[in-house]
Amino acid sequence: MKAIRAQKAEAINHFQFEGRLVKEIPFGNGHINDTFLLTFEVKKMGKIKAILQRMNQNVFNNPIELMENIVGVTSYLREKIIEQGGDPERETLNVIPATDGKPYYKDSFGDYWRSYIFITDATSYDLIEDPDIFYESGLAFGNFQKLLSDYPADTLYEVIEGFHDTAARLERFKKAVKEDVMGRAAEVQDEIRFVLERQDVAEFFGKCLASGEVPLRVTHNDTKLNNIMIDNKSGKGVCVIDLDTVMPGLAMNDFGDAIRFGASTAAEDEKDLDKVSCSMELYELFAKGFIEGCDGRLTDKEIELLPMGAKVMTYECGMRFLTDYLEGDKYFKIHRPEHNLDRARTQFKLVKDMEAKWDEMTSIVEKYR
Ligand code: ADP
Ligand code: GN1
Ligand code: MG
Repeated sequence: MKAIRAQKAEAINHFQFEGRLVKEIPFGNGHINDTFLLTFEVKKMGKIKAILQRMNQNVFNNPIELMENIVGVTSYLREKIIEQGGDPERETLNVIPATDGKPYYKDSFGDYWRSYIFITDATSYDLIEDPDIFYESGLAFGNFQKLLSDYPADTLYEVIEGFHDTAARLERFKKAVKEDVMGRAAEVQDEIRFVLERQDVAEFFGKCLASGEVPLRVTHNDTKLNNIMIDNKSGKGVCVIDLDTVMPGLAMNDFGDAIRFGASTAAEDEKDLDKVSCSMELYELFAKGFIEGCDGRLTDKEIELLPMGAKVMTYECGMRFLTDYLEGDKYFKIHRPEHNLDRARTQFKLVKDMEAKWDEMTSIVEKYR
C-alpha cells in the first residue's frame, strides 16, 4: 500500500470521527483508490467502522468536482430512500465530513482523502458464489438508474473526459502501440490485432448516440460486482457504491460492464484462459434483474442493444488494460508484473465467447422486453 503512514495519520485527524481509533486495515479489491477500514471505540457504545479513501489523483484530476458530484447524488438518493421508507444510512453512501465541514481533506502532500459510513452486515463479492446474488445486483443497479432518472444531469461534472467513449479510447490505444514506451508491443501482437480487428465495436455506440437512437441517462459507469454491497442475511443488493464515475452515460454500458465482470466464469485476472467464459445462466439472471430494476424506463432499442453493451464494455476494458500495460502500468493498480496483460487476455477471451454465443445473448434479452 503506497499511502504513507504519516499521510494517513494526518488524514485521520482531519475527519469528524468520534471515539478512539483501535484498528486500521487496507480494505477491498478496487483498482483505483487506496481504501482503509477504520474501527473506532466510542465509549460505552462499542465499535463503529468507517471507510477512509485516498483518492487516486492520477485518475481523477479534479477531486473537488468529483466530491461535488458524489455529495449531490448521495443527498438526492438519501431523500428518495427516506420517501420510500428505506434506511438511508445503509442504502446509499454517506459522506463523513472533514473537520472543516468539507466533504474531503487535502493533506500536506497534496493528496485528497474522503470518508464514508461503513455499510455493515454486507459483502462486496469478486466472484459469484450464489447465482441469485447476480440477479439481485442486476435489480439494484437497474433500480439505481431508476432512482436517478430525474436527476439533473447537467449539474454533474465529467470527472473523466470520454470515460466510455470507446472510439476515443481506441485512438489512445493506437498511440500507445505506436509509441511503445516500454518496448512491450512486440510480445503482444496477437492481442493488438484482436483490438484493431474490431474497430466497428469501438465505434458502435458513438454512432447510436449521434443518430439519436438511444438516450443519455445518469448512469453509474462502473457497475462491477464488487461495487455493490449485498446484505449478508437477505442476499439482496443493499447499496450501490463507488460513485466516482456517476455521469451521463448509456444504460447498455451499465448492463455491459456488470456482465463482463460478474457473468465471467473466472476472475478478471485468471491466467488459465480455458476457465474463462461468459455464463449464459448468469447473463440471463442479471438481464432479468436489471430490466426489472429499471422498471419500464428502458426503451425497446436500449433493451435490444443490451448484448452490445456487454460486448463493447468487455472489449473496451480489455483495450484499457492493454493500453495500460503498453504505457507502463500507470492507471490500474497491479500486483504482479504482467497483471494488466493477464486482465486484457481474459477480456478478449470473453469477447470471443460472446461472439460465439451472440444469438443466445440476443434472444435472452428479448424474453424480458
Ligand atoms: P475503487 O475505486 O478503488 O474500486 P471503491 O470505492 O470501490 O474503490 O472501494 C473499494 C472497496 O472497498 C469496495 O469494493 C468495497 O469492498 C469496499 N467499500 C467501499 N466503500 C464501502 C462502504 N461504504 N462500506 C463498506 N465497504 C466499502
Ligand atoms: C476500475 O474502481 P474499480 O476497481 O471499481 C475502473 C473501471 C474498470 C475496472 C476494471 C474509475 O474499477 O472503469 O472497468 O477497474 N474504474 C475507473 O476492473 O477507471
Ligand atoms: Mg470499486
